Amino acid sequence: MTAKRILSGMQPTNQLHLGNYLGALKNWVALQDQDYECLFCVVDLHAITMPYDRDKLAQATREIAAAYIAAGIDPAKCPIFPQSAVPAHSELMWLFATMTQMGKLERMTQFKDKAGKNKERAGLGLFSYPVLMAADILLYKATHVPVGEDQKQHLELTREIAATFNARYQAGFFPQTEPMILGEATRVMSLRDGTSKMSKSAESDMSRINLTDDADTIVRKIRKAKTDPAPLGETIESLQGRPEALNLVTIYAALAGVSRAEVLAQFGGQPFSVFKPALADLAVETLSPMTGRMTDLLSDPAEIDRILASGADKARALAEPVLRDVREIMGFWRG
Ligand code: AQP
Repeated sequence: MTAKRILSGMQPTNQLHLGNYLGALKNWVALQDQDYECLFCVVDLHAITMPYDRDKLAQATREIAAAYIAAGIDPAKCPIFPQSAVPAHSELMWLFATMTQMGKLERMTQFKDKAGKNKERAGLGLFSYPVLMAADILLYKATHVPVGEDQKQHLELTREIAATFNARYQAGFFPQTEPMILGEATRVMSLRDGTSKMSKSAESDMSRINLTDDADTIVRKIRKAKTDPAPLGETIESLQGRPEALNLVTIYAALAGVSRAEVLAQFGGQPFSVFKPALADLAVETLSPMTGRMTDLLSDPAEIDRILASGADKARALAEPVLRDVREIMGFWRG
């Protein structure tokens, strides 16, 4: 195994948005050129933990793969594969389920958010989502996982499960995976409410910028983004208590690859009527080429299927020996 291995993934639920791009995908692209072996999966088994459309799942999986490639992931270097194409994920999840306390899962904020008020009726799949995520990561003995801030709690559970396995069965077998929460935009907020996360499943499409939005739509969404009447302040501290303003500044910084302080040095004291058009231009400039590449890639689904199948072959070749070792360490019969 190489010294440093990265595994991360996104769910094929709805369209990817600017939060997924700035919080995760953009960082993946940079990391593939550093000293890491990278694997990127499309986590379709996670996607079915909430109601979904079975007729759209396979195509949504291709679309996520196309988004990865359009953003700059090189599939020749980093295998891209559907999680469900590597059955070892599910088997390892079951083994980990025997080492995970329900109390810990009950504390997961994503479960609480998604299950809502009626948690008695939530599915076991949704409840055990973080155990599957631990299996996704540890199946490849990934040392690092680049994610947005919302996934930090799940990563902590992954580390606990690894520690339990190591303590119960074999010291040092699984690594203590490090979360990598990188860049200025670790938590991109909704354009309609600066206190809630930009999310694929939020009802209002105006709350997010989708990676498939055309230039006019991006401009309109930014123009209509909620703000307050005051001009931008000169310092980050001056944006305290102004979550929408802070969010737009953060988005600008992450898109431009500069710090928030640099954005404020340029736009501090300016009204939103000046800042928003500049932000819209930058967003269009960054996202439009990616959207164009996605459309091109999706016009040849057979090629995406080939990439996914080849990625799955490579992933299986890495995963199966790990699972074999786990079975042996746990004492299962071996014919
Ligand atoms: N708003 C966000 N800001 C920064 N990073 C984000 N991520 C998601 N939302 C933001 C990161 O994107 C990666 C993939 O996420 P996912 O596909 O597993 O779905 P999610 O986290 O459940 O994303 P959504 O948009 O919030 O989907 P729904 O609404 O379906 O729950 C992860 O690395 C995540 O941190």
